[in-house]
Amino acid sequence: SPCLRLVLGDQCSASLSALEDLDPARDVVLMMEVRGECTYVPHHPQKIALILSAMRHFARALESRGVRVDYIRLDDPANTQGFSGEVARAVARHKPARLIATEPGEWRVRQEMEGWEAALGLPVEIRDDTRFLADLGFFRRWAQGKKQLRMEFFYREMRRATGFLMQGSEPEGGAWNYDAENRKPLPKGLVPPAPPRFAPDGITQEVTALVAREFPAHFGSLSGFNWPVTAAEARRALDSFITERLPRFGDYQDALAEGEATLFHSLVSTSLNIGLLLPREVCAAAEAAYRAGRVPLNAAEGFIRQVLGWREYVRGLYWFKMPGYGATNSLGAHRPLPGFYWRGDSGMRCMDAAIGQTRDLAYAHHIQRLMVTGNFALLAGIDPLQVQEWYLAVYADAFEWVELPNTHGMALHADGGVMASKPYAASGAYINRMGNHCARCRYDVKRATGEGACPFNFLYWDFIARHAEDFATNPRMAMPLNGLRKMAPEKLAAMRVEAGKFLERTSSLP
Ligand code: FAD
Ligand code: DLZ
Ligand code: SF4
Repeated sequence: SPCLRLVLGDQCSASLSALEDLDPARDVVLMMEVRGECTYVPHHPQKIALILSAMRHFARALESRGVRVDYIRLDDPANTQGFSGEVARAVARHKPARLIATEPGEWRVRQEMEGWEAALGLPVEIRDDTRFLADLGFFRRWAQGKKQLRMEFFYREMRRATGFLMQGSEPEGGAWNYDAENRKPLPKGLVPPAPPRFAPDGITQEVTALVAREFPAHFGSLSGFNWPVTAAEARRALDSFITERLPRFGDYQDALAEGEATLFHSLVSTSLNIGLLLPREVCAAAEAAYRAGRVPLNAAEGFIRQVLGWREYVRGLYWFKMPGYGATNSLGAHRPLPGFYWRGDSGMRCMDAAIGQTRDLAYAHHIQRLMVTGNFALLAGIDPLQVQEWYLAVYADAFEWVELPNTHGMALHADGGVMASKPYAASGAYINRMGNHCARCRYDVKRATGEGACPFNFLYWDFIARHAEDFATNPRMAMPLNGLRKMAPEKLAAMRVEAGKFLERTSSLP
């Protein structure tokens, strides 16, 4: 009798462990489009369309290799609309000897999967997800017993273990990290090259129509859909990034610019996270371009660090800390998420640009996520659970294993400093230094009180003052705390009144 092999929506990889040793003459691959996965948070329509289109393309590719695929469509009338129900129906249809799966990316699904053996009365083999560069044991061994889990040190272990950008046992160029060179704003006149277009084929058109019909109330527009949906398209996207944008990726990695949604970023997160690209090939492509003299070291290292360091690190941290990682609230943040996160009408130009492009593209680059929308939520004391749900819903690349540590740990500092040694809190001055939104904002970035004062300014000082005791023993917060002490008491008091009024106003809006 056959083995039933499961492929989930973010597992569209030919090298998936669940497909190893597959016997096409005997086995069946099960893929299921289910409503439950489309609505456990109200995902952006582009994210749903991306996953369903990638799944349909992947199923077709398997079939063209002679593999039998049992593919459940979202609008199949018998669809129970959940993984467990569909697996049970498939077991009844195929009477397999066993079920083989690859561990899912989210704790929630892992829990569900672990109940199947008992519920279905057949052996369920859950294999490691070998698409990552670090297995979970590697992270656990590294993390065990450490008080602080700093990405930078994990990253060095990953460089050593994989050999990326190494010269023997030394880092290429003599340093592990060239970030000091990677903090330039975008100069006037430098126009980032537009990313390649991926015209929707018949499958994608069918899926976008389905998503528009089924999920009309979800935040986000479908018309800007431009995501690679096959491994071949993803490879083309990667290649164009490596030749056209990677050379300047390092320099402008932290920039923010009016009207420039993607700058010199790679846009490979969706393809990596659903398995159209593997992290190894992405890092290898960047290293090869550096070795060929086509990109500078600060760019290649900065990019490889994101994929080999950050991406692997957050995944390890997620599984190391789950369950419960997302439930802490170490800064006691309890305000509701302001409605303008769903509308982009806050009047703060940096915020509305990030939110507006999120609606249009299901994408914002890292500095927008961290230093604009994330920073605002941190300063304003928004409830982490609500912020986490927002990030998980609105980005096409969002899966809990990567979204949660970034939101909960990095942006909101809600984990008490497990991930970051200090909160990424910044006033308007930072946003003004890294970008050009302020020039045309209705608020004045130079003002911290009074008419037209930039909310990031008074919220920043209100935040520092509110948490002065929490941060007192953190040496990395000495500078802002010193600034606080030196500030005229009337000025601080005025800012805090302003912050109180502003937050009251935003919380009471729908
Ligand atoms: P680039 O800037 O070109 O970076 C290259 C690649 O490095 C990315 O594709 C990604 O795979 C990896 N990478 C970079 N930074 C990180 C990081 N901090 N953590 C993990 N991988 C990283 N990334 C997601 O993939 N999914 C998410 O749901 C997600 N949510 C985030 C939420 C917040 C609050 C923050 C601050 C960051 C989040 N990130 C998330 C990380 C990062 O912002 C995105 O990976 C990146 O913006 C994707 O765009 P890109 O492919 O153009 O990235
Ligand atoms: C995100 C998502 C969506 C929107 N739809 C599906 C689906 O219909 N079928 C499926 O197998 N997977 C989907 N996914 C991805 C799953 O949510 C993902 O596999 C889990 O979150 C585990 O990472
Ligand atoms: Fe954002 Fe303040 Fe600048 Fe306006 S002035 S764009 S709110 S930082």
